[in-house]
Amino acid sequence: MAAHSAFKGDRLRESLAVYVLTDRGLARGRAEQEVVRAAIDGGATAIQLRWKTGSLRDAVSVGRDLREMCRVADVMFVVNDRVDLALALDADAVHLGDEDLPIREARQIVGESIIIGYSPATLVDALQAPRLGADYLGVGPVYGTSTKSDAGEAVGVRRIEEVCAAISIPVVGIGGINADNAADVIRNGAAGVAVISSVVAADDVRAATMRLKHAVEAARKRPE
Ligand code: 3NM
Repeated sequence: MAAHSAFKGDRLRESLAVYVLTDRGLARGRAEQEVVRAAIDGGATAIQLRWKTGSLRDAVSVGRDLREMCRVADVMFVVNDRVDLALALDADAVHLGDEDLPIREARQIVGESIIIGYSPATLVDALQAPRLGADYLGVGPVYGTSTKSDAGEAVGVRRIEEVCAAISIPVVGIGGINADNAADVIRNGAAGVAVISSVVAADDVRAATMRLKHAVEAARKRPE
């Protein structure tokens, strides 16, 4: 286990800027390694291994490759849902939803070594998460998305604004975000944008990541 993630603390907000999640079903037959290589080359600041089907053994095998790519590129490496997998892969962070191990129990297991991200189900849930030990939140779906069937109704950038005004840990927007709407998410207070389809399903993953990064950086420079 890492002594502590290099991304904990001051670097976290910056590392959440362009956050790309893997999805085998949307990758058009490309392996996670190929997609992640291109996303990192395009400027992704965080990569999440999102493993919804397939064995944990295969997740470890793929995850080791992604872990190494992220380490070399100094990109934050996140594992979705599973605390055990995050520890096994020496991830910088684990991202939990409201059906995973609760934040407090996850924190007891990982100690302070690993960043805990959390996707709250409601506004009340979001406001309680920092006290329970979450280091950042994923709030969404900001816009309509067909990538996550149980994501629920779009909450809009208003929800980003509300959550950011009420808590001090960083927030990333997720759900239906692309290079055309990312600026709005950032201008409403998000530290970054988390995406699947606009990058993973793109013809040119590197170019799509570059466009997203440009939009995020431009919005940070010119908040309106
Ligand atoms: N979580 P895309 S929406 C994984 O609202 C996930 O918590 C969501 O995929 C949430 O960028 C979502 O293709 C899917 O819309 C995001």
